[in-house]
Amino acid sequence: MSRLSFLVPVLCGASWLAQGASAAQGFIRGDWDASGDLRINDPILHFGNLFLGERGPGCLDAADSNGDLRLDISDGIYTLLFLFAGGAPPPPPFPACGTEVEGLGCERFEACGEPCPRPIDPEILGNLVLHAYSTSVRTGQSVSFILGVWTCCVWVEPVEACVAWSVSPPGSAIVFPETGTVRVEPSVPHGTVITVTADVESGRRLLTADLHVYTPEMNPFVGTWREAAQIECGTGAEAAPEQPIEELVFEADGYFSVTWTPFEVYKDYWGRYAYDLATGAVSLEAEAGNYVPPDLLRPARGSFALRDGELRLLDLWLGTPRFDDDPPAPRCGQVFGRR
Ligand SMILES: [Ca+2]
Ligand SMILES: [Ca+2]
Repeated sequence: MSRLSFLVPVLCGASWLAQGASAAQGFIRGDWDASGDLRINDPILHFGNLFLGERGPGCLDAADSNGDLRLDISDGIYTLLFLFAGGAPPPPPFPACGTEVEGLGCERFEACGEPCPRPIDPEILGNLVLHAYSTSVRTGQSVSFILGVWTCCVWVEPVEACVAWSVSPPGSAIVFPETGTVRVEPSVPHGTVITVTADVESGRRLLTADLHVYTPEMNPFVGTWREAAQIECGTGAEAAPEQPIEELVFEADGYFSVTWTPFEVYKDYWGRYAYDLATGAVSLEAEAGNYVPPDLLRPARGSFALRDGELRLLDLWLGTPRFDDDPPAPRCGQVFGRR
């Protein structure tokens, strides 16, 4: 799963300047007539051009079936051997659309769409990320993705690009390419993982991200909570925390995080959680963090109660925050409200 929000990126100080000058037209090698697939008419058209002076291909790279940067009889033979005699397939891009950096040239290739007007600089391309603030999404609701690069060092700067979006399983969501918004279909069941793919410039980069679909009935934890009170051991009395947990985040993929003082992408600690709706049992197991409290039980096990937008964690303690002086004694429960 993506843990982007928990990482401090290291791409500081990079500058993103030069953009390439030439367009990158996607094509399929061997597909002489740009129909989208290889058939016998592709080598026939190639021979017609070579030996009878008939029209030439719209995309020279596509006609170069064997990828040797020459157009000759061997290209037609190569395609025929592949189609009818078990010969090797054409070198990439095949069978899907892709681009060639140092090829013979490709002016147009209808089956792979329009060329990208401004190909992305290779350095930027290599640093692209597909980022969403949260990977948890309710059925029928939307998540917005940003395609871009981390900047110093806490947000993703969008990069304009030719992108073909797709989702898996097919039909599980609709993608709005203009905004990068992905809307999950209402019929998609709780627990489904949808993989979103952004194909940048016909295969130059493939970026994927998983969305975890949930319903509040099946997972009432998902979201961001703020600590409102602490429950004293023995008496059960509630008192306001000296230093509340400002962000207790539950994601639908089974991860949680705890942060007393949120700052940019900083988190105190994180790990996995599990719950049982029937028994009210809950456990949180810290896996790593910037500050894992020394008094934290791993896992921390207890029970929970949810009502009126309030989450009560009982017989469970998420740890004592950093204190300059003597820290207060651990308590026996914590109450959270939604942020
Ligand atoms: Ca064809
Ligand atoms: Ca060739």
